Amino acid sequence: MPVKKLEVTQRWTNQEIAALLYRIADILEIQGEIVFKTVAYRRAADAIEHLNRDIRDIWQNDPKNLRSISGVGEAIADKIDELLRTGELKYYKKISKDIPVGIFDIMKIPDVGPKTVARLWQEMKITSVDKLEKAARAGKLRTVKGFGAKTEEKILAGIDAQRRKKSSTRVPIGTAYPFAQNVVSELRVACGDLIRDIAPAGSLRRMKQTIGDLDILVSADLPDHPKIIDAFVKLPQVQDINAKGPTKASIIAVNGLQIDLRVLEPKNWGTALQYFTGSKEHNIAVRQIALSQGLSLSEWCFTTVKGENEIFTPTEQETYEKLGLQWIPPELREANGELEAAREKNLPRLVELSNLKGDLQMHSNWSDGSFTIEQMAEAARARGWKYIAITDHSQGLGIARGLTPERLKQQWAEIDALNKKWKDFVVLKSIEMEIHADGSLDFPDDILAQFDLVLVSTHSALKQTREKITARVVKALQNPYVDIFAHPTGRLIGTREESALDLEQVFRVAKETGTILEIDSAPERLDLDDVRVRRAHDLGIPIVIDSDAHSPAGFDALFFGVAMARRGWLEAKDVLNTLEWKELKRRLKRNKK
Ligand code: DGT
Ligand code: CA
Ligand code: CA
Ligand code: ZN
Repeated sequence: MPVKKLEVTQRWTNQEIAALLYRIADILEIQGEIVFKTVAYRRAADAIEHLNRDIRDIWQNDPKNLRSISGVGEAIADKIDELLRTGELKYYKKISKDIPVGIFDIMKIPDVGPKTVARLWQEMKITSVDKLEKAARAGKLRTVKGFGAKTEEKILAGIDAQRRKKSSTRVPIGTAYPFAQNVVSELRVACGDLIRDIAPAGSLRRMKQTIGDLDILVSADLPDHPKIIDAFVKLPQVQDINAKGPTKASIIAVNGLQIDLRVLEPKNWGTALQYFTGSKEHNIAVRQIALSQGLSLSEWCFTTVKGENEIFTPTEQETYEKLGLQWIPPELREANGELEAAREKNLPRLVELSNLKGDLQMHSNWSDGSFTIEQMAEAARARGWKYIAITDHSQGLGIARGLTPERLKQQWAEIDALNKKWKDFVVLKSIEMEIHADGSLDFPDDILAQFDLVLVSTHSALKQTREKITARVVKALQNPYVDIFAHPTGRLIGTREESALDLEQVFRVAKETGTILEIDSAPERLDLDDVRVRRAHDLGIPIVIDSDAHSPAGFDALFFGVAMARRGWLEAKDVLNTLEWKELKRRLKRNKK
């Protein structure tokens, strides 16, 4: 396989930790544990669910730090610590071992709590929603003391309501990706060495910006297939089981995502992974190519059209090679020229996260970030970077602590002092400067000239007409000290539409003026997106990939920005922050003559 590093730190998100703690509380209540213990878990879960920062930033490898979260005492802190360190929790495994998985589905029915569930289970052996529904319809629940016809009605209505609320919204990759990683690693742990190979496929593997559902493939020996399915539907992430057979299952996870799991034999892996990665359009074209060579291609294998011979390709690499094609990175599989390039052995060498040498957008506690410049810098150094630009917000943005010229002076003194510490690393003086509604800038040129580089962006008046907002941005980009246009469209995935900005015109002006365009990697932004990146690249516009981090954990987001760049066909040479600062500096508009 071509070397491809698409690793992201394994992580339990705040939401997933909270869900696990809620579940522990439920189990304890079902088991009749003393009330204060269940209350403690729920209180901690609630606090973690509503934290405004990544729990890892609080944790910093020391369980004691977690106790600063309200409701988290020593016992729970130690458990979260174990989870963050090892990715699993022995205590949870122990207490959940004997709980039938259907019990948790029952508990999701409105108005059905752990106490009711425990009684249904112990007194009537009811361990699934199906059984519960049958019993209620048959009027059998009222035979249990304390339950009546009213209870039966309520339960049936609840089951109905639950069935109807299947969510159809797409999930941002920033949420779906770490979630899929967790599911994959937990399934691995649960199945031990039964699993030969496991991978997310579908749109997640192609790194699309939003995901409809997760498709996970497992390769294992045939007799082990049902065991893997059984382990899968018991994972703590599972909320509802849609379908379950000997080799596949479809479930709804606690976060609303559907997961389709398919188990197959190692000999089918290469064709199955190819098939289920998609896209559908790419697959149709691949099959056409196969047919033109007298081969029929399915998720199972190739078959000769005449001879009925089955040909297995155990790796995806071999599957493409069989058709005379280069292996195609999943991000490119959208039927947009990748097959022609693969045939001519002319695919791009896509940029990788490890190619980045620095990051040009982040915030410190001088504006709305939560860490000092030094903390951000040390975290960047730990990642092996050579430079970062501190881009706190400027005064004009009505938000928290935008920088005034006076505070800028103080910030620069701090940066100058810090830069004396390191020989191999530099903190650049920068700013995320608001472009006012009329296109004027927050600082005069004599201040702008003193920065190492300047980012501009728009956060206010995003509802302006196409003419107005385009003129506003164009005017800003014509300023000789404006180096980078950050998150150009202003969209927030799922919550705010793009502005009406005429991007074609902006691209033209960026090209003329030498202004750099940004891919903002914040998972809710991913702005520019993949399609725009490719267009900008075709026009020869320089691009940077920034994290827009507000904490060291925020640097992880770059993985998703890099994915947009890859989907836009960018190579390392097309991304300016793969350069050393000395080289990058010369490419800035302000330093060109
Ligand atoms: P999504 O889930 O909407 O984000 O997008 P995908 O691409 O993950 O689509 P999904 O989950 O419906 O199917 C997973 C893959 O399975 C898809 O990328 C390609 C393959 N596939 C599904 N349906 C078809 C089909 O009708 N024809 C072909 N050739 N492939 C299909
Ligand atoms: Ca999918
Ligand atoms: Ca699917
Ligand atoms: Zn911003």
